[in-house]
Amino acid sequence: MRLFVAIDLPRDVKEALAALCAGVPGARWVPAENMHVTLRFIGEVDGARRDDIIEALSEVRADGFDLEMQGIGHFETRRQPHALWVRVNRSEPLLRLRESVENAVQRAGLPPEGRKFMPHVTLARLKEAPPGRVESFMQEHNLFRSRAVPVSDFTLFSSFLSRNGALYRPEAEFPFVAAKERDGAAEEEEEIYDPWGVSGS
Ligand code: 3AM
Repeated sequence: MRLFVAIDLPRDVKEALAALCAGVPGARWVPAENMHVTLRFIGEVDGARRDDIIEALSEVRADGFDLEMQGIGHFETRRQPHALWVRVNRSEPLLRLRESVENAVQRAGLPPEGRKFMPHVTLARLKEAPPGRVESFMQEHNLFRSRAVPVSDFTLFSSFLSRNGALYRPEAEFPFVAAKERDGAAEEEEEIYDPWGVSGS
């Protein structure tokens, strides 16, 4: 099966993003229910590897944070745009989460991701879209800004290609377990900085 790890989005945010999706010839717009922030594309794996990945991901520790989206970007190859997306702010907690997920999938035996992490929500895949129209779309919506989206979990999705497009199915959800619960290190640090025990804990 084909897998990827992503942050799912609340319905109202998906709807706000879907409301942007019009006006570019050659665009295959992503349906609202498929919108997400990919943390790691995994690709084809067998059932045993899937189980290893789930086990490794369940060891990821992270604190909740707010995700914000702002502005529009695109990917292109040889000047031909092939995807339109909303930019996700590169906050520290998001980058830490991405790194923990990356480490986990490597522990499960996958090779490292070679590409730089560029957090985004894909709005459309483009086929021969006129670059001028893509440019005007970006200018028109460049002031787009989402509400702050509290993130408290991430999801392993499987992806199936059907006649009606991609079908994404959650395989496992991973609610955040606070990073400080990971091991004794954080507690030791607290003791150093609280030598009189005034916190009372
Ligand atoms: O929708 P986004 O852009 O977040 O583009 C695919 C999608 O990302 C990406 O994985 C997500 C779920 O399908 N994807 C698909 N094939 C890929 C590949 N070979 C890939 N990312 C990297 N390498």
